[in-house]
Amino acid sequence: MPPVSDNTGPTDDLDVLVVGAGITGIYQLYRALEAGFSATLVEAGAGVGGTWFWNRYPGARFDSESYTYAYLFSKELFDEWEWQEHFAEQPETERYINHVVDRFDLRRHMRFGARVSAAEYDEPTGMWNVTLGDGTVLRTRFFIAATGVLSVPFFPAVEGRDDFHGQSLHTGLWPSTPVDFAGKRVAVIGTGSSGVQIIPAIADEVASLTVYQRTANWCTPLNNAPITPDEQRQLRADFEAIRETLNTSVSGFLHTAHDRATFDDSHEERQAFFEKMWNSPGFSKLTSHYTDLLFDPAANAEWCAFIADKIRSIVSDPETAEKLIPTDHRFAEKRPPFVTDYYETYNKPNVSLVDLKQTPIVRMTANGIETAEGVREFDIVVWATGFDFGTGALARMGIRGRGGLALTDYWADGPKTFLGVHTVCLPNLFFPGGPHAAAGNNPRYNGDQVDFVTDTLVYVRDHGYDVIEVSAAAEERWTSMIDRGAALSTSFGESSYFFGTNIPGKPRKYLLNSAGRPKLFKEISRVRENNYDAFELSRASASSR
Ligand code: NA7
Repeated sequence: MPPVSDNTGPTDDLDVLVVGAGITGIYQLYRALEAGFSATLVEAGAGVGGTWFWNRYPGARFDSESYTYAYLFSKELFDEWEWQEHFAEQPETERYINHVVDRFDLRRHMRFGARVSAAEYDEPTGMWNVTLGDGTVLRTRFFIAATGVLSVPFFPAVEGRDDFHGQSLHTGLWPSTPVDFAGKRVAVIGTGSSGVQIIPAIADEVASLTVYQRTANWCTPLNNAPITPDEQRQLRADFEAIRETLNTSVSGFLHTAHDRATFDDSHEERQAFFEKMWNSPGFSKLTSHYTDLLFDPAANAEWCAFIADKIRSIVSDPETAEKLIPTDHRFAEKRPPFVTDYYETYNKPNVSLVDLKQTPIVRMTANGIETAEGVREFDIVVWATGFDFGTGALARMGIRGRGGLALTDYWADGPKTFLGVHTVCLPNLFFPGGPHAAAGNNPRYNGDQVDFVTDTLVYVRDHGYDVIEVSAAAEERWTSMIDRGAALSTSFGESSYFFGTNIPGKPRKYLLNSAGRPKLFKEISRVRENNYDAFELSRASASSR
């Protein structure tokens, strides 16, 4: 294990400034220090974890297997951390991330409660001046925004939202002190991955739970379980093979791909296979499914019909069951949530479902929520209404590049990137884990990007340059590849954060990379083989080196 360098921080003149102490930012800090750069990380929150710091609502947990989501750069770390469950709950993940930060002595390079309010590129020196909320300005050569795709919570503009006198909570801004749900009348608005996790987690505790659903999702069981001592031993014994698979597989999971298409099997064989999928863990329902699931609408419809029947068999009230069956999108066109006892929750006498397509929210009142049906009163309203995905955090940092160009202006019609890490006019700025990324198991894809960014910075330094900027042609090639991939599929529902259409007024642009990891790997190899000629490398006119 190479020790990280002893560059002490924080300092006001840096090689590398990382923003965000989530999974990606922490790894980026580690890699930058390991490569010998002076580095500091600033984080708006009071602690480490990013998504796993802010999303601490009851029931928040992984739906990637814990040991596939975790860091792989250290065998010692892998060996010494025993995940308790195949899909860890938020507190365990937050403990793990804190352990990593202390284990590798990274905390002294971090500043908490430090939100970036402006970041301006200084052309003569090739440095970034980054202003924090308290007015401190940090000067850095390389500016790395690991600010995440799901870090800006979205509150819909419901009339009278601030008039509500009870407790109003967003899943993505959950308080650090426990919320007392006991005996309370609770509303949950939103049935995405967060909503469907919190709903079963609090149902037994509350007096009443009313779920406000605008669009139903294709939810399937997570099938979580504790990790047995035998499994723990096996995981350790298999570390190198696991790492190899996770570092090279298409989606960054360990699941084995299936070798048959839907209609290769008879109806009976298909039903048996669907049953097997229903009982399989997490994302294997995508990665180990029939090979044509995502490509043949008829194949996808078969699987959706199977799930619909499951919903009807679990939910005893037929009207509620029908409301819970999606009608506007196919399986995996939106991010499929994985659940524990979600549909079962609707059989509890204190739980009810409001279909907002039939009875939209009119306004919030001081005591509750008014829909076309009338007012229901609540003590607590939980907004599980999602995030300004992909570009939200980058757009809020006041970033200005070459010639004072604002990133928000350059991206007014949607993001343009190279490899989802860099964009024209912002020399020396990178954003691993940003838009045009996040395909599959996030930490794996984002980790690939961090490795690429770090290797690129080392290349720049070791070749005597101090300014790097992607060429317009390379950015155009990558961005049009993203747009072409998105155009292949037609039905994504009315509102999808994949396209930013969950945020009113946001341009409809695909924010992920449908070509996934293989395309990322291919482009990274191409950059290396061509000696980074996708980039323009130079020395700043007022360079101090
Ligand atoms: P999501 O998946 O974006 O879900 C947000 C939910 O909130 C979804 O059901 C939305 O319905 C609903 N929503 C949004 N705006 C409104 C309004 N105005 N009225 C009613 N309901 C609304 O966010 P999550 O936090 O659940 O999950 C985000 C990611 O976190 C997830 O993919 C995982 O990676 C972890 P809609 O579907 O738009 O009709």
